[in-house]
Amino acid sequence: MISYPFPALALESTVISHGLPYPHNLRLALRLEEIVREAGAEPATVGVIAGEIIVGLSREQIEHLAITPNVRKVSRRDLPIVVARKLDGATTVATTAWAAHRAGIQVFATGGIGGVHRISTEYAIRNTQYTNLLSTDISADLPELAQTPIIVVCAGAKAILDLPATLEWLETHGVTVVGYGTDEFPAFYNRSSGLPVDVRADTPEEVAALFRAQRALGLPAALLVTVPVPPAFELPAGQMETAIGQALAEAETQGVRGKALTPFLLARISELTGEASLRANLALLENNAAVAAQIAAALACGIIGQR
Ligand code: PSU
Ligand code: MN
Repeated sequence: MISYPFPALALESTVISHGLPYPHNLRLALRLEEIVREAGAEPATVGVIAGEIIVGLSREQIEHLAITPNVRKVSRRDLPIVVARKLDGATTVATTAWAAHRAGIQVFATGGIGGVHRISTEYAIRNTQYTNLLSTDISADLPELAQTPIIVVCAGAKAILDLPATLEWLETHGVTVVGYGTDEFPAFYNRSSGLPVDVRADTPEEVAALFRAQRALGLPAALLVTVPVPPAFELPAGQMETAIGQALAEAETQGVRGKALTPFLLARISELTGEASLRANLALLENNAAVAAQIAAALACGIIGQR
């Protein structure tokens, strides 16, 4: 794997293959790379092509992942499979962070991270005979954040997830959660969740200082930087709750589980909430890429300054 010049910024590809509809996904992927370049950083979109884990996909490779239906969603446990079988794949937050860190990249921008899924009360009651098996669906993104030292810039997590449980998980596993210009953990389409972050940072330099302190202490975790959706694109919270309730109920009656659950919920939510949620999704992704590029630049300055 190649080592990247500073300041580099990693971008994921599951959001391209599974998180947004075509052609918005392709336009967005190319636009994010442009935003990063305009901010003076080098974009590296991560994905898997014919079994090769690529940090810095070409335009043609990004097009391929955006256009091809049913590209495999590659989380950590899928890595040996796609490599051995020489398959194509879209990397999640977990595998993008893993690959980017191995390539020497210190900052990664995405939309929303995976987390602890909500579990319906009915499901819990029906499955009490399997008490040992009854754990919630927890994204591989979370343990990755606990063990990979990289800055992950996101808009929090979608309220399709259990946000309090997700934050508890991060606390237990030592992941510092930063609110960028906010004291609250953002809920993707909404700027606030009512849940506090661990620390607020208002500038890229403050984020860079937190990351440097974390590295100097030898802590193994990621620094999770959460940026609220730009105010003009925020959706009314009530509208989201209705759509989320319906999507979760449908997932349950259709028996959608495992890796299919998140893409199913994302697709249903965007169908149910229409244009407004798509616009919010695109706006926050662009905003996160811009903020992350500034953080990458601030980190690179620090490194030069220390030499
Ligand atoms: N949340 C979103 N959009 C996304 C995802 C999550 O709002 O596109 C994607 C990310 O790639 C994330 C993955 O890493 O879903 C998490 O999937 P799972 O819950 O199956 O781990
Ligand atoms: Mn899962």
